[in-house]
Amino acid sequence: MKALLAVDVQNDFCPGGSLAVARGDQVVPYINSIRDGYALVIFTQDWHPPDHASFASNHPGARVGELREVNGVRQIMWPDHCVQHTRGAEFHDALDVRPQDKVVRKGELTAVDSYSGFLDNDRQHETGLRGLLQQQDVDEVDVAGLATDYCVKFTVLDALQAGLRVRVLRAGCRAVNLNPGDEEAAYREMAQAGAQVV
Ligand code: VGL
Ligand code: ZN
Repeated sequence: MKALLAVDVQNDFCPGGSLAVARGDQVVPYINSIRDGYALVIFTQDWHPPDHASFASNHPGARVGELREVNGVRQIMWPDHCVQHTRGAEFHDALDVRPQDKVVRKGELTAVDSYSGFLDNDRQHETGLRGLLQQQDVDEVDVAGLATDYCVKFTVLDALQAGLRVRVLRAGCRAVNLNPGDEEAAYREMAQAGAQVV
């Protein structure tokens, strides 16, 4: 079975949000327009506690965008974003999320970030996405969402590792582009790992 995997389409990653991705909101009508083509739609949701290790505000002297080592893992310092139960963590208002859809939350542990929808960045804790896909007999996923160069990329790489056929839907993705060129580099990396970028 083929599923649509929509990554982190949340207020904080859209214009006006604390970690806004340029034109991030444009993925919403796109995802809405294709979702009827899938028997299963899964949304990932970045879902951090207020004391999360990825927030610059939780590290004395840290600047947003700086790279630090946190608990042995390289960690980009982000602005506070997608804090559990806040407006910024909610899906975009216009995103068509239905009761039968699945929602997989990630980044819930204080000590470690989770870009991938499958596993956190220290590769120790699974979110349950792999089990869900297995249980639903999913062998193919189309991936869209935010952001191309972080959570979309790492989710795609882990989906390939899990043995799935993966298509990345460019029209439904937008990038942070902390450095110019990050977006194209992410597409190259996903394609090299075996994803079909369409
Ligand atoms: C993301 C940075 C921090 C993403 C999440 O969804 O791409 N990026 N947390
Ligand atoms: Zn995050």
